[in-house]
Amino acid sequence: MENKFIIVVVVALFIIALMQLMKVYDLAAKIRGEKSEEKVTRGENIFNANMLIVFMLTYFGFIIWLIFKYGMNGGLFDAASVHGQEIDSLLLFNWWVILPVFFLTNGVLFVFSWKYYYRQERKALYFPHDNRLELIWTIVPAVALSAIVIYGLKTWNDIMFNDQEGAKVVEVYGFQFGWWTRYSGDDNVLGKADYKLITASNPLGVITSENIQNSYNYLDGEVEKINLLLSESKNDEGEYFLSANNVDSLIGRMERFKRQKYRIKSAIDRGDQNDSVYKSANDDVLVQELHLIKDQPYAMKFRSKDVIHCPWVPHLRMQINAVPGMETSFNFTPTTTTQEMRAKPEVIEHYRVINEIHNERLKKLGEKEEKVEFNYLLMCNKICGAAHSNMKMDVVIETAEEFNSWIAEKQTYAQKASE
Ligand SMILES: [Cu+2]
Repeated sequence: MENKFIIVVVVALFIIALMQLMKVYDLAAKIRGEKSEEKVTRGENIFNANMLIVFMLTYFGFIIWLIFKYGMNGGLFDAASVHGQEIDSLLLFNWWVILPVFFLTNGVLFVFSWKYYYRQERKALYFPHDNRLELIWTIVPAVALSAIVIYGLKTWNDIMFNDQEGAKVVEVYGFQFGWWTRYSGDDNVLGKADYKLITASNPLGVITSENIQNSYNYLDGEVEKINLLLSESKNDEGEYFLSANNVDSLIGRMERFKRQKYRIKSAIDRGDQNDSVYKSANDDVLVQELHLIKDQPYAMKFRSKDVIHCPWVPHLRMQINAVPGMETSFNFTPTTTTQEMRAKPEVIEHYRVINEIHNERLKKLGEKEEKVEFNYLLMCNKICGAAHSNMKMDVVIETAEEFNSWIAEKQTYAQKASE
């Protein structure tokens, strides 16, 4: 807080000093008898006008270079999902509306400044109002913007409200700092979860009778530990060696553990091992990578443990916030497997360049050569804390057979519990 205040004061003083300096400079110029604004020569005006054209051409050239260098979709490869292709077409449509207007308005801005540079003998034309002009610059933008909005809305509705039949339910769970993926198993239903059950062995707080028992054991264990510590910290007269503060905070901790257990007992525990709430989690599988089947519709669910995260897979054009305390969802269908993506000429070329640069640097460091390959990646796109940049998870898009043999090796909640 104090630091911030000092920074504000320093910036304010710097601005004041700068203003004073400019005043001094102005006064000095006046004393030296230098020419004022009115005495700028025609030659200087023409020079400035020409420089405006030079600026415009550089500016336009840079934009055109950017378009050729990165393409119309910002240097990403073709979208690898159904809705991603829709988003790309929408963006392309926007570009086709925006770019001509951009070149036209900026062109007019600079060309007019160049053409009508100041000439002393010329008088400006008085042109206060024209209905036709007003009509044109109201109707043309209205039509263009309506087209963009209607097309955008249609795409949005297609993407957000398509309850695809046969969609597989998969959950992505963000935490500081990483991801969990939970597959819903054969019943295609994710087992319910509750934050009160979150422990090291149950990071998502999934409700199963096993997990509830584990939570009880954990909480009982903590209470016991504190009890032991307290009883060992007493002398023969029953007085604590610990400071009163220490004792209070230990007792407070113990009370919290007891309350936690009470809450689980009263709100989550159904008492019945065969309750359906427990059962839906039994076939769920928890992993830390995301495997998806090509051409399979997915209903993705997103949750967060702590702060807002933002799962983002740029090649799928998928991005959505994961918000603590609520579930967000997104439907999509991947269309290109990782292997198919790796075989695309533009991807091969892109990774040839990356490998070249990468290995050149490794060589300089005296390290062994490496080969980097294309991989889909799920990243966090919300600055969520110190290790935000570590929030990456591999995404593999594959065939149904490959997926089935992969998931067959993973343990379900029920399998883990019966161990
Ligand atoms: Cu994050």
